[in-house]
Amino acid sequence: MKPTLKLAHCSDIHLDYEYYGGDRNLHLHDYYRDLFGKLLDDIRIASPDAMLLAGDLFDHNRAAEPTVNWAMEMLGKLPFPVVMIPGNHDCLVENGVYLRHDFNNIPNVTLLDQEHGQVVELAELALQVWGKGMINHTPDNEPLAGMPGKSNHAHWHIGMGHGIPVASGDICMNSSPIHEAQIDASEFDYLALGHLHAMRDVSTAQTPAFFCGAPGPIQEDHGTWLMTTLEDGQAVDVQKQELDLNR
Ligand SMILES: [Mn+2]
Repeated sequence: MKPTLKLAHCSDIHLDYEYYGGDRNLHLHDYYRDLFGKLLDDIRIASPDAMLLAGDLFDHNRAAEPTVNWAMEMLGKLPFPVVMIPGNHDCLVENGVYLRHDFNNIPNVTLLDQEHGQVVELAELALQVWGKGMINHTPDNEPLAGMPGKSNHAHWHIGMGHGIPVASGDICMNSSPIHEAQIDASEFDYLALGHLHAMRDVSTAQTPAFFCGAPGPIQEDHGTWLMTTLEDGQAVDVQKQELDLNR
């Protein structure tokens, strides 16, 4: 029997977000750092077994060195493992954030940075997480193409992806499509997705799959992340968490 697993699923933090030019950006940099700090405080209180960060931790690949160093320090202080993927805003281009700074040097962090996908195994949690390191955010980039089947039935199998959901039968010209048929064909116990800034359930008959939304505000004064619990023999339990930005 697999041990019960509690996963905090977040994405789209967009550190160093910039609004055109000028002084307002200095305020925004502080604002988004504050947001990430509050998010991590809430997640820490919820004491998950691991955290999944599904892309766009940074708003762009020019993110300032102090911001990147600060983010690495924040992640390194967490008392649980973190598995993360790049997004379209912080994809693996030359001189990009993750090529300038090796997040895999942080002891509790794994950045899945292989173009064709890779699995990290967290044996103590009976957990395997698969994801790809996005290089190009183009229509040819399919975040779920090449996903592996279940290799160890004593482990939880989690997939991660950053892109846009495409319902069966829809024609999609967008970059990084995540097709409903691929979600359904996956053998993952849970698919942790990022890119949409609002929570969305894109589960199919076979696969529980969720976009967690962003911690940053969309229209209201709160952002979202998800607390996902996997218990052997039970349906996956996904609880939407709201991040109070005004506290
Ligand atoms: Mn994105």
